[in-house]
Order: sequence, then structure tokens, then C-alpha cells
Amino acid sequence: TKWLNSSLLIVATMIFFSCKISSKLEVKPPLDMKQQPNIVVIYLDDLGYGDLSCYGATEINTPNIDALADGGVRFTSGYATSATCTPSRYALLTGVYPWRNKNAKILPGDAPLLIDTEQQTLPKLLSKAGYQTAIIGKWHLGLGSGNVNWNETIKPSPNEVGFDESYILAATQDRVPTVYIENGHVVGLDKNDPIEVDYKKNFEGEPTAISNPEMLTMKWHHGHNNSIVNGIPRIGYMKGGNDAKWSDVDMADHFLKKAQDYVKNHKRNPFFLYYAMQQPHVPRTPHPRFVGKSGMGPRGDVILEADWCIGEFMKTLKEEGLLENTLIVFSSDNGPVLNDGYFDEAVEKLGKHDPKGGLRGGKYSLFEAGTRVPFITYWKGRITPNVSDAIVCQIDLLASLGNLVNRDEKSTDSENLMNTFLGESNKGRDNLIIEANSHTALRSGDWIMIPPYKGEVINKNVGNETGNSLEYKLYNLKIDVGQKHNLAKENPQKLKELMVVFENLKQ
Ligand code: NG6
Ligand code: CA
Repeated sequence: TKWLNSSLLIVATMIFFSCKISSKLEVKPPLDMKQQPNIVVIYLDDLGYGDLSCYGATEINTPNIDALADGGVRFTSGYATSATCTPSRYALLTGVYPWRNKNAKILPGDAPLLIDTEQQTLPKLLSKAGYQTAIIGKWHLGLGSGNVNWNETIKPSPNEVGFDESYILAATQDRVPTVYIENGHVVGLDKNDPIEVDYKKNFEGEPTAISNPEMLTMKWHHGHNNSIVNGIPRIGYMKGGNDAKWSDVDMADHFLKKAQDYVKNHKRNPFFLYYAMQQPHVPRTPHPRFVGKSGMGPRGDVILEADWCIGEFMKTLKEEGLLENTLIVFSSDNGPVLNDGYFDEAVEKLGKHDPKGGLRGGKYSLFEAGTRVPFITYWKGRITPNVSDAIVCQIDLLASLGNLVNRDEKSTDSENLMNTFLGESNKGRDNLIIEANSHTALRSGDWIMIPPYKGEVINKNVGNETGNSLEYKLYNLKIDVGQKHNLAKENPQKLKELMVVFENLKQ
């Protein structure tokens, strides 16, 4: 015991002195349960790097998101893993690169759950650290285990992969079923009017965009010519569930209210809220009070609507006294697209606005605009406002937030960048693999290397460059962020170096 006593004394002295040193350096003490901040991930759908005034847009004004950027860290090299929704969301929630899962592609509305219920997820991890967890908004990671019966409890759902509560749209706003699902139950379903969904064939006698074009209030450009809901033709066929169908123009207000209520009802203990907004994905259906407000047609109008929602949501955090105890992460699941299948004047009314913000490509593209997206962290009173050029990715939230709540997570793909997210370090990733249409490329330091891929060079319906070509491409993003000069031939050494790094990382 003598030995024990003296070692205790030594330890106590060390703690005493290290506390003194830390207070001098103003290192924050480790968080205990009471200090665990609420965590809110606000995730937009198809918002481009150049779509916000805080990212340089001059033709559109997004004051509420700008306020997050002005008071937080605005990342200039913040990435989604992928140039489409499902794989990006998979990486965000699991911390695993989506190209490791061959099914991580844009999913139809009746696809089975993509995340294994045994897999580690961000909400599970936070749940173990004592958090209450919820998703409100777009899911698009599949539901059930094949052949979902929409009229019974839908399982597995977000509730089986770590969310205590879920209030979701199953896939996308343009895919059936066009209903909200709360904790595995279709909201407002009349048992006498059961829902049926089919992605291959129509239900006899049900109107489609082809059979009944006179019913349409929005015209389809490519795809999107199956069932009609609220005058909008969708992807996939649906029958029944009339009372349960959502109102498109009220969707933003609806999710906002749910998010606000969630905060109000869960404020006593730490919560994790994944607020997955549907804008500016197609069909773009602004509430009438935003119609015409951007001068850019519905795509601009719904960006203004989303910005307004975020302002209202922030007001709620403030009113509830939670602003100084809440970390907000703001980002988008992939880059911008104008014509994604409907005639909605996104191209015609664009004017001088550049949703890509000077980058090349867009949604579906391996070029930068596919995956480099707005990325902001905000925590009032904790984060010192800053602009960071560190390479960060949504896949890193798992390890980073794990670290924040004192649950260090061993992960192959997710890196702990918590200090960088808090603006206390400018050290980002050395390497990142990005993905579009199951093709991958390597960002490494200032460089990006895109291997040769067969396939269309331009997504012809949409008009975005895919990044496919028969040659290796190598760009130095520091001097050529617009990816105009392929240096693969000029700099074979660098190319070789990156090819080796890439092969090793893809093991
Ligand atoms: C595409 C759709 C597009 C959009 C996208 C998913 C067609 C022709 N195009 O297949 O409109 O829904 O899938 O977007 O159907 S994402 O942001 O959810 O990945
Ligand atoms: Ca998307």
C-alpha cells in the first residue's frame, strides 16, 4: 500500500501540473456526459459548391447558411464521398467507403436496406455514448429486406441501424412511394386503401405520365414518366395510399416543424439529429411563398426555401437555449445538376449563377463539382470562425464525432479530424477516394488523379461531364481548380506515385 500511495501521489501531482499547463494553453477539458453537445447534421440534396453566397454566389443570397459559415469553419475542400445520393449517405452514416459495397448505388424506392443491421453507424455510436438519435428527412438507403409491405411495420428501417426515431421519405422526392414513414409506419395510411409499389410494371388502370399527360402540372424531360402524384410524374408505380400522400409544396415546412419539435422535446439530454432536407433535388416544389423569389425558377426558389428553413431551425435552437451547446455540421450529398429529368427552367433561368462555383463537372461526375460540396461546422462559443482548406470528408464524421464523445472508433476509412472540424487544426486528410457511378479517383494533397474509364463522357440527358475518358487525368488543384490542364503526360512521375497510393488504398 505504501507503493500504491506514493504512485497515487505522483499521479495526482502530474494531473495537478498538467491541469495548470492546460489552463495556460486554454486546452478544453475532456467532455463529460453533461457537456456533450447536441449534434445536428443538416444535409442538403444536390446543393452545389457554388450555390451559396458564402461560397461566392453573387446571384443568390443565403443569409442563414452564410451566418453558419461566418460564425464557424467554412471548408473549401469539403467532400461527399460520392457524386450521387445513396453512396454518399452510406458513407456519412457508416464511415465506410461506398465502393466497398457493390449495392451502394442510387436505389429505387423499393430497395432493401443497404446498411447491415450489424454494421457500425454514426447514430449507434452516439447512442452508446448516451445520445438520443433521430433522422428527419430523406433516407434513400433502402428499407426492409426485399418485397416491403408498405401497409405493415416496415422493418428493418433507420430504427434498426441506430436511430431511436425516424420520420422519413423513403427514397427521393421523385420516387414512389410518395408518403412519409414514421418509425416504420406510413403516416396517415387508411387501411382500406392499401399501398402497392412496383418499379417494373404499372397497376392496371392507374394513370401514368404516358397514358394521361393532361394530368401533369410538371413535365418530364427524361425518366420520370410513371405514376402521377400531385400532378408530378414520378419514378416507379404506386397504387392506393391516397390519404397518406405527401404535399410536395409543404414538404419543407413539414420536415422543419418535425425538426423543431424534436429539438423542443429532446433538449434535456444530448441529441443527435440528422436533418436531411430534400432541396434542391427534383422535383423542385417551393412553397408558394418562395415561388419566383430567386428569379432563377424553382431550383433557385427551393435553395432560398432551404436557407429560410435553416434560419428558422437555428431560431428554435436559440429560443430553447441550445445554441451554445450544439454542434452543427452543414453539407450536401453531391454536386449540382440543372436538368435532372423535369422541365423546370433550371437551365433557362440560370442567368449568371454558377452552381459549380468554378469547379468542373457536377452531379454524377468524377470531376470536382461532383463531390466537392459546401461543408460548414458551427458551434457558437466553441468554434472560432475560420476558413479552412484542409481536405475533409463526410465519411470522417464517424471517427471524428466518436472522438468528440470520447468513443474513439477504429475505422479503416473514417479519419478522426475532430480538431479540424472544430477549427483548431488545419490538418485534413492526406488522401481521399471519391466516387461517381462506381468509378473512383484519388485526391492526394493538391493533386487529383482520375484513372481511365469507359462510358459516356457527358451524361447526355443531364449535360454534366462524367469524368470518363480513355486516358489518365492528373490535375494540380492548387493552381487549376477548374481542372483544365491534364498534367498526366507532363508529370509521369507524379502520376505513377498517385497510382501506387491509389492501388494501396483500394485494397
Ligand atoms: C436518377 C434520376 C434523377 C435522380 C437521381 C437520384 C432518372 C432519369 N434520373 O436516376 O432524377 O432522381 O437518380 O438522385 O430517373 S440522388 O441525388 O438521389 O442520387
Ligand atoms: Ca443527391
